[in-house]
Amino acid sequence: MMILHHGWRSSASRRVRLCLEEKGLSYQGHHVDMAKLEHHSPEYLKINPNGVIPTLIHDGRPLHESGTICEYLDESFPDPPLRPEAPYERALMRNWIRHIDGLIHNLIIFNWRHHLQKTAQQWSDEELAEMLKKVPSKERQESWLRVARKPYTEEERAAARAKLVTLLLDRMEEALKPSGWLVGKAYSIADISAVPFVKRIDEEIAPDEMSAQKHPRVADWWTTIQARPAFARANFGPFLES
Ligand SMILES: N[C@@H](CCC(=O)N[C@@H](CS)C(=O)NCC(=O)O)C(=O)O
Repeated sequence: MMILHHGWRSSASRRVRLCLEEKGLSYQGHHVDMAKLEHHSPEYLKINPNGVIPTLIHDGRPLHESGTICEYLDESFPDPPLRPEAPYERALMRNWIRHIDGLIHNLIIFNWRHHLQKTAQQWSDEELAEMLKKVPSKERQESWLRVARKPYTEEERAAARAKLVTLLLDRMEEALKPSGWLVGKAYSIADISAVPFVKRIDEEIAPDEMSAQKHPRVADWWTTIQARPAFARANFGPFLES
């Protein structure tokens, strides 16, 4: 029995939902409402000490970190395989996950202003101070402070957008050259790791960069990914409210 604590719009959660769907695994979803700070409740911190989503519970045991969860799922349920066989390619796959987690995730500073800013801006200074005490990492404390009191400026967003293009799309364009997949000759967790971020770039952050003129291989890859039945089942939905 598997339970996934997740958010519909959370990139890390989307990654795990996609992996579960690619493997055809059934699970019970439990929605965590970040606007209500459910991920900072004492009960949730027991299953995810970092106070972030997602968390997978499998056979009663909790696991955090979306990249680790995807690898764990592939090890536990090997069919269909989502990791390359060769150790070198497997290592490259891990480097993609690491690269995206370390450098790309933080650049998605565009996200919180859509759903969390309204709530966060209404907190009094006392409420904000109380809230910040509960956030386990300094970096996330800063994100909450920014969304509540000092939203990112257009200049900061432009700088993040430019980095997303060079650090994600340009690198993907190069990596996709040999086979059309990020690593080796097949779809893998490296591709799955990138999907939620490419989705955000395509729908809002820099859709013009996804054209066949600018990043032709990424554009083809993205068309192929979106046509996969698991992509529809993972239910990314629109990020922005219409
Ligand atoms: N490296 C973690 C990142 C998880 C993460 O940052 N999740 C975001 C949503 S995508 C979150 O819970 N943010 C809430 C917060 O920082 O307070 C993973 O891949 O699981």
